[in-house]
Amino acid sequence: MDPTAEIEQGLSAFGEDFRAQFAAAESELTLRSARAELLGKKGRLTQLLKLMGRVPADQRKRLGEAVNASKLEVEACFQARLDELSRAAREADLKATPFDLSLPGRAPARGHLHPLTQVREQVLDTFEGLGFEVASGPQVELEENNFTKLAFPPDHPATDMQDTFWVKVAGAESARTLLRTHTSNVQVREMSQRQPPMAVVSGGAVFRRDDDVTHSPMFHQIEGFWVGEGVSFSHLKGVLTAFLERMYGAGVAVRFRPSYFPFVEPGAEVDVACDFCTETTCASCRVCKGTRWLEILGCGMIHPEVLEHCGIDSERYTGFAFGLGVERVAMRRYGIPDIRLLFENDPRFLAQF
Ligand code: FA5
Repeated sequence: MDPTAEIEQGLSAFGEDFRAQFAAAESELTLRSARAELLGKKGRLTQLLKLMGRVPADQRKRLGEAVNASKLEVEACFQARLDELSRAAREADLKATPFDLSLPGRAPARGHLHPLTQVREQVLDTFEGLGFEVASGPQVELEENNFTKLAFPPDHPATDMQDTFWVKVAGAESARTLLRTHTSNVQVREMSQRQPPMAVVSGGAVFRRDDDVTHSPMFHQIEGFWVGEGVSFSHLKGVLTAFLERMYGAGVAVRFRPSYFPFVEPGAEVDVACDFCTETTCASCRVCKGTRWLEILGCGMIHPEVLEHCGIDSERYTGFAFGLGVERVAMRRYGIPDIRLLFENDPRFLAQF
């Protein structure tokens, strides 16, 4: 048959039946299969469209428009029924599971600062209250500020003791660079920039190759120092004891134990009594390792050589310095038996603070 006539007959036979078919469809599935009968690959309208290629050019525009108009009608009718069906489904759903609009909403859980941040702020606040000002320093540091000016000679075993992460900085190969092993670099930086009197605290991340229940390769320290005329070891003891009593309560057992750091003379480490064990369980305590003490910080009177390296007259001025481990302070303050818990970020652990 002549394709023009075939299309014309097909269109007039097409009629309006599809409207009734769509209206009768009670589910999305039947609606879609009714649509496929018209517009699917083998659908009636699709078959008519296929004939268009054989229609003479002068008839093509008129017939094309007629077929497309039918197609648009079918699509609009299909979409309207689809909307009706989904509205009805939603209404049925709401009726089946009625809900109480007056119920209060679920409040999103409120977060809070990480326990280490809380402890760092508590420590810095305490020292600010004692008259110290807060400074900061870089984590990627020159060997000079981390070791040399602090009187560690090159290749001194003490630099091994801290087991350093060295860093290659492109374009600056001549200056040896590292991830700072302690916050004492801030001491050097501040003392090189200004003259006494000065009392400064500074907190931040430091890095060493350490890893066990009381040691982490990345941990946090707070450094503090006071330089002025007549500053003595008794000032050091007074300030640190006041600090530890604020952290752990008046009367907490504290001991100053002589120790060596190349940048102080004399030097000490300060321990607080371990409260993770008792006299009887002490031998197997993983935190104090049977000593009944937990080391919190290192301290001492700043070595005159360090003052001179930083341009401060060591005949006129003296000073003390200390560096404490924030994780250790937090462990003892909150009874955390393993330092690694502080870095795993398990919400069940963090929710306890
Ligand atoms: C120092 O880092 C010295 N810079 C401290 C200092 C400053 C001494 C000023 C004198 C004057 P030390 O290596 O002991 O010292 O570390 C200080 C504290 O950091 C320790 O008492 C401990 O509380 C903590 N600490 C050390 N290593 C780790 C580690 N790997 N993980 C967690 N805490 C650590």
